Amino acid sequence: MSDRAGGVPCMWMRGGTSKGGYFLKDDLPDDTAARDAFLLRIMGSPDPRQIDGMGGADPLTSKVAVVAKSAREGIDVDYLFLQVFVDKAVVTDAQNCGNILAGIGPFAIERGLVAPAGDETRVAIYMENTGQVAIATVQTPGGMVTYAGDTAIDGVPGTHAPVPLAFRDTAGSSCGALLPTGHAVDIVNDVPVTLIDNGMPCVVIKAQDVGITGYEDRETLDADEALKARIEAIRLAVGERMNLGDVSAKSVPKMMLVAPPRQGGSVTVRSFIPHRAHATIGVLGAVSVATACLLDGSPAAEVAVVPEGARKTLSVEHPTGEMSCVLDTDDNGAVVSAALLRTARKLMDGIVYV
Ligand code: NQM
Repeated sequence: MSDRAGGVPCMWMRGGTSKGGYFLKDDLPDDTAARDAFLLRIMGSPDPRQIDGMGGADPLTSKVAVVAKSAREGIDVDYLFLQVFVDKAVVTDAQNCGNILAGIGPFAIERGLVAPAGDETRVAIYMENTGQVAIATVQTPGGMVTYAGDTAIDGVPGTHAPVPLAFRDTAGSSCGALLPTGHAVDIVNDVPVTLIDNGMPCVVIKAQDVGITGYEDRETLDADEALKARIEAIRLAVGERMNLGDVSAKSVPKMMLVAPPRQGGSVTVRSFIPHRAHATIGVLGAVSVATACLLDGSPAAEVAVVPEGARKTLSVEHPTGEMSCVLDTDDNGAVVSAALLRTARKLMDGIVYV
């Protein structure tokens, strides 16, 4: 671990619609307890305002990426995602994050872990949380990372350089199987749900089955204590069934409340991650919900408009726009790969202090 009078090198980046600290693994303590204590301290947790730290008082801006050069064949870097809880002294590696993933390629090139290769550099990333691989394509004109470009993603003002992300074989990333109970529909607390993991463990429920329309904004959802209590009871009840154990101090599964599309897309989603409503939707969360839309008889399939063809672009509508997931399916209709477009931006490169 580096010690510059209590400081550690760190880059602060926006990845997709999330934001957090990006560290080289060698710059953090090896010991997990010491690492987590350090991260809580620099984020300012536990405190709802995170006033004494870098965190933005929101789970979407209290995130950490730990990156190292990979020794794995065909892989450039290893990426461990850590969620630092805002109001609890909890740091968890029990989930992955596809938004923070968008910053990993640029960070790895900037830190010299990956050599730029022409105008675009392909970075193969091993996602340690789930043991799976993502391929990011980073714009590197003249051998330098650029964050400037023409790509807009909903939930982020302005335009930036595109960072396409491609995933293969994400089924069962944390739950061991796409459908850990073997069913497209289970009934939990009298509510039909799909328990699914195509990169992110999710519980997919029709919004109307828990008493909302599915078109509410984030503030309205966050203020709805009765709804939050109802979906938390379902979440706690399914942890074991999803092979996630006791999920009371975990940030998975995510709760996905679905409704018919209203903007010409495929499905509308309001997600809880899991105790706050998401401002947009997570990347792998969107892949998992889009996959649920393809399951005959599931709550998502009942409300979704699914395009024809083996390659399907499902536009997932969220509180501030949409996220398009390109899913490739095999002859049985099973999803074999997914691709999404994100952007990222370097915000600060320096030393963060405990
Ligand atoms: O699902 C938030 C985010 C995420 C996760 C969360 C994500 C993903 O938007 O891959 O990106 O679900 O906690 O950053």
